[in-house]
Amino acid sequence: MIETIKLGELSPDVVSLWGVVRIALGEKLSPEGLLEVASKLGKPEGFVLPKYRPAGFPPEVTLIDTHGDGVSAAPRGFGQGWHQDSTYLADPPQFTVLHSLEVPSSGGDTMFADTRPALRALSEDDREALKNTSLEHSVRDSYRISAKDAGRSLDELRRSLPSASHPAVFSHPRGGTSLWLSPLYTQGGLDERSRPLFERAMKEVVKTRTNYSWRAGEILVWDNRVVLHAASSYAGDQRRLMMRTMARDTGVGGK
Ligand SMILES: O=C(O)CCC(=O)C(=O)O
Ligand SMILES: [Fe+2]
Repeated sequence: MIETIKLGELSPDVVSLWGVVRIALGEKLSPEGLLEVASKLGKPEGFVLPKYRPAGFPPEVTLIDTHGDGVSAAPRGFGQGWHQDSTYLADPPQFTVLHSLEVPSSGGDTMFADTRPALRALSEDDREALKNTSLEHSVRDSYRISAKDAGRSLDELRRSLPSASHPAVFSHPRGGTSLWLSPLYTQGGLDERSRPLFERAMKEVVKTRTNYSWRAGEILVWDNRVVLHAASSYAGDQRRLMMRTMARDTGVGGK
């Protein structure tokens, strides 16, 4: 699921084929350098919520920092819980580009799981039922209040946060069939019918899990249409500093 490639080999098709690719750059890029990498995949896009946009950075680039204040950088705990990125948008950008600047001596892995073999492993009945299921993806349950939200009531805030409905089974325009599950964003909206089915699907997804242990100066690129991912924890006093952007697939199929 995680294939090591050279920067020159990076393309949307390669990422969609493997789900996740790793580039051992051996250097730390500037935000502009990261955008150049993302441009190989399509159109770079920023984090949609008006947070995590460090001053002086291009608007498409985000920092994830142990000491993040939730305004200029995403705080510790960002991305923990299985998800696909930005699925609370009606039309999310598809690729995520994550670059390690500083990593803890242990922990702080990123976990990945592939939806394609999971879908094949499910019973015929479950596959059929999933094809007839749409899930509500909402950022509400995982949103952290930060200084930028000051002065707004909780109700106001909830209403302003995006949500979108997506079919659970998805035909990937670059090949194959995959799942939009994103439990971090869908969990709150499951009902009696969808929950057991969803849990059986996630059980198969998680069986494909692999943990990636970072070194500084690397890039991972993944296709959110193919894999789920989750950040994991690390020792309290250690720093983990990652730079992140996304890219919209503007090539074949476009979706
Ligand atoms: O920090 C990580 O390991 C992953 C965070 C995450 O979910 C993301 O960048 O989309
Ligand atoms: Fe994520």
